[in-house]
Amino acid sequence: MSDVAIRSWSAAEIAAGDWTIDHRDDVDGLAAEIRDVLERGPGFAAVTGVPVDDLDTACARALAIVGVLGRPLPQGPERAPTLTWLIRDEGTSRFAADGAYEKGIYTSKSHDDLDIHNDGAMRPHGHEVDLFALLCVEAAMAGGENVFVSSGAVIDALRADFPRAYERLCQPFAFERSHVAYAGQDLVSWAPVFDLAAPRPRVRWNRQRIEMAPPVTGVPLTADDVSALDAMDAVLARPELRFRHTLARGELFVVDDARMLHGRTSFRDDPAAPTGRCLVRVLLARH
Ligand SMILES: O=C(O)CCC(=O)C(=O)O
Ligand SMILES: [Fe+2]
Repeated sequence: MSDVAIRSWSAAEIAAGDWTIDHRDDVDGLAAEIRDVLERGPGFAAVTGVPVDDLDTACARALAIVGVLGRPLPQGPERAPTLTWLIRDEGTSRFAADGAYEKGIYTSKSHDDLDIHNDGAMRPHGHEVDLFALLCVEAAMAGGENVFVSSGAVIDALRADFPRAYERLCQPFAFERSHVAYAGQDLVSWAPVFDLAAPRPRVRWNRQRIEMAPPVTGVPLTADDVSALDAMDAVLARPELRFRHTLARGELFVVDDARMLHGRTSFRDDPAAPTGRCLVRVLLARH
C-alpha cells in the first residue's frame, strides 16, 4: 500500500469483496449501508433489485437513494438540465468518419466502447464530482460490460514501475470539456491526474479529453506527456487490475469517483425490442 489516502485493490480482491446490498424501501437505512460499504470496500457499492418498471420510477428511486449521500449535480445542456442523465444509444458516436474524436458530443449517448475514465475528470459544468451512481434500467442484448480499476492500485503500479510518468501525472494537464461547459465557462479544465495533496484526494482521468485539449489551449502534448499517458494506459490494461461486471436490470452502482476508474465495452441492442440498454446516471457532491 502506498502512503497516499487511496487504498489499492486488485481485481481479485474486488471480486471477493462484500459490496452487494439488497434493495429495501427504507431509504435512510439503505443509504447508511451504502456509505458503510463505500468506506470499507473497494470504492463502490451495488444495490440489487431496485424497482425500474418504468423510467420515471427508476429516476425517482435513484435520486431518493443517492440524494441521502450527496447533492445531485445538474447534467446536460444549460437549456435542459437534469439530475438524472440517461446513458443510452441515441445514435451519436465519439468518432468522426476520419477516426478523429467528434467534438461537442455526449459519448454517453453512443453504443461505443468508453475508455477507462472517471466522471469528474474535466469538472463538468464546473462541478467537483465526489460520487456517481449508475442504475441499470435495461441491459444490452450483447456487450455493455463495465470495467472498474482501483485508482490506488494504479498509483502503486505507476510509482513502482513508471516513477517518471507518475511525477508528470501529478502535474496539470488540460482536459477538453466543451460538451459540459455552460456559456462563459472555460472550454478546458486544468488539473493533475493525481492531486493527492488536496484535503480530499482527487484523481482525474480521461485520455480522450486530454488529447482533445491542445487545439483549444494551443499547447501541444510533449513526448514526455504522451509517455506519461501511455504508462497510465499500460497500467490500466493489466488484467489483474481490471474488475469486470455487467450491470443487470435493477442494479444500482454507487461509485467513489476518486477511488475507482471505470470504462465500458461497446454494446448492441435488440433491433426488435422497444427499448435498449439504458442506465440512469446521477453525479453527486458529498454533503
Ligand atoms: O455505460 C456505462 O456503463 C457507463 C457510461 C459512462 O461511464 C459514462 O457515460 O460516463
Ligand atoms: Fe463514466
